Amino acid sequence: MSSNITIAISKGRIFKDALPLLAALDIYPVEAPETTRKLILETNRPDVKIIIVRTTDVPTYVEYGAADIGIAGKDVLLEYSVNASGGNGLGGYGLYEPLDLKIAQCKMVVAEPEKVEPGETGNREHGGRKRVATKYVNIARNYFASQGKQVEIIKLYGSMELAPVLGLADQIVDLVDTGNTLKANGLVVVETITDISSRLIVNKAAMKMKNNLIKPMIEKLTELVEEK
Ligand code: PRT
Ligand code: MG
Repeated sequence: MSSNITIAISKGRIFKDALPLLAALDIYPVEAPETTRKLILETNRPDVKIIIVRTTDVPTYVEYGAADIGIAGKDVLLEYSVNASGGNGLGGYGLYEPLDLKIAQCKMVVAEPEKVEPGETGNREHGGRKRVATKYVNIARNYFASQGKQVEIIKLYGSMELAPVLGLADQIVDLVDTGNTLKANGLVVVETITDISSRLIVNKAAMKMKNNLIKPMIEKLTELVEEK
């Protein structure tokens, strides 16, 4: 039975929202990711360390056991599950997702420019297909296929809101929280794909081998989330 736990978290909004949950588990990082360049954060507990990785890398670290547990947005997990080892594109993949932590909540939406030029149909068709810019290529492809819509998907790595403004795409698939970013770029939501929140994920082997440590954590977090 092993006695150490490594937790993978991304810095930014998930780390911030995760701090109260970690505190409830009596886990307090000794340093904050904003004030140190270290990627492995010691905590008050000698048996627990936190590793700081990119949001999109969290499931990879956990699936391969470099971290035992992690916290990742459902957006990242949906996108990851399609390509993951053992992934079948249907959500089955090499890690457990036992709990919705209900933090870092937002929506995955389809958005497009609000103002349509007179005489235009509202979109520039490209050989009959709309162009959709997104970093969530798999989620977008599955969504439009489920709607029976043929679209051309353009992969971007950020600032999706810019694409329709400059005519690179007709629509975007992106996350929206307050809606301020869309509004500031003259875009409006036309469809909601799904609600998003962050999930606890657990390595499959660790769930067995470190059950003595992980099970009480899941139980405590479940209580906490249900109280919300
Ligand atoms: O930003 P960076 O490139 O450093 O990394 P990241 O985008 O991977 O991390 P971060 O911290 O921005 O987001 C981590 C996770 O937070 C995401 O994977 C989501 O699960 C969750 N989350 C919740 C969000 C938002 N809300 C959100 N609003 N992630 C991103 N956004 C962005 C959105 O893409 C858009 O650009 O914020 C903008 C819209 O916000 P509003 O409030 O203007 O609507
Ligand atoms: Mg971001």
